[in-house]
Amino acid sequence: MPPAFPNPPIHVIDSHTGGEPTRVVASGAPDLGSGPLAARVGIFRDFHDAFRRAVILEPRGSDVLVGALLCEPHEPDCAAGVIFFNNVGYLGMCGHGLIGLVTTLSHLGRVGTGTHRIDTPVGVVEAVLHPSGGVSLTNVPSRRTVKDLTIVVPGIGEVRGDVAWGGNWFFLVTSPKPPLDFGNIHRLTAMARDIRAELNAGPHPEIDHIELFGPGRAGGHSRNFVLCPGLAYDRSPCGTGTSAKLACLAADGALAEGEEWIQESIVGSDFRGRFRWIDRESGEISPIITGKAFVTADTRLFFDQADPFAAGIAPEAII
Ligand code: PYC
Repeated sequence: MPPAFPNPPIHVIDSHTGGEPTRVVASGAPDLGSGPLAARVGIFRDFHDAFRRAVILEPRGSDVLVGALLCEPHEPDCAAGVIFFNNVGYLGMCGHGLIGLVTTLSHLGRVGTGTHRIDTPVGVVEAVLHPSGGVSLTNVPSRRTVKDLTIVVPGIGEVRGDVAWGGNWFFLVTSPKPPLDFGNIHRLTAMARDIRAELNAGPHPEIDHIELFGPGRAGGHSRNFVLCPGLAYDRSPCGTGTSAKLACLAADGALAEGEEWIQESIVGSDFRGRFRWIDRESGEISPIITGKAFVTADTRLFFDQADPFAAGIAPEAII
């Protein structure tokens, strides 16, 4: 039986944050109930995954796009709830997506400048919409869990790095440091893919994002290349990845509480990050990430029952 796909038109608002796109589903989504957001992701995954695929995969979307299902919050005093998803599944949090969501809520007239709490599957995130249009988010508590892990990756050799949580799981590579040139994207993608495969087959099946680093080139402290789950790379500096980076810098004593860290992305956009200590003993920090999003489209998605690719182009749809 072909997978079910959405029937009524779906209202979506697209934006990009530092070059990385977000598609907010404002209406037409399946009913996921009113439970905690972590439980609602399970319902989404188990019963409505066809909706995710139809909205995010080609021909309506692409591998790069991150979806943000706007829902009623479960936690009190929140302006909205959100579930992030992409071409291969679901994300705990998404920094660039949260900045895109707040910008979209402002575009819809649902929030104004000031502070707003947003409910996510991994906890409540506080976001400040500035008069400039920029957004600062206080991400979920972040921490480094492993320092200086060494693995041997076929075709690459010895790879060293740290494991950290920033709302998603990251391996932050400290060595080697390949040139982070845009022209090198395919090599960087293959390298990060192989590092992830080695980690996932061995000690760290939970790690789904790989972060490579080089020196800043546009005034930032550092430039990164982030491989997202699947094979797309983040055009933005990755909000959860920058949170993981801040956790490592804090744990190493390389950045002081409140000091600014400018993280550049592979396309040259930047996020400004800083942190507050939650617990110095365990290394837990509260990261604050600032960036800016721009709305690119406010439109409806149609799903024609006669369209052979209405459910999205996935391996099983290819003839
Ligand atoms: O900004 O946290 C982020 C993110 C995760 C995946 C893509 N962007």
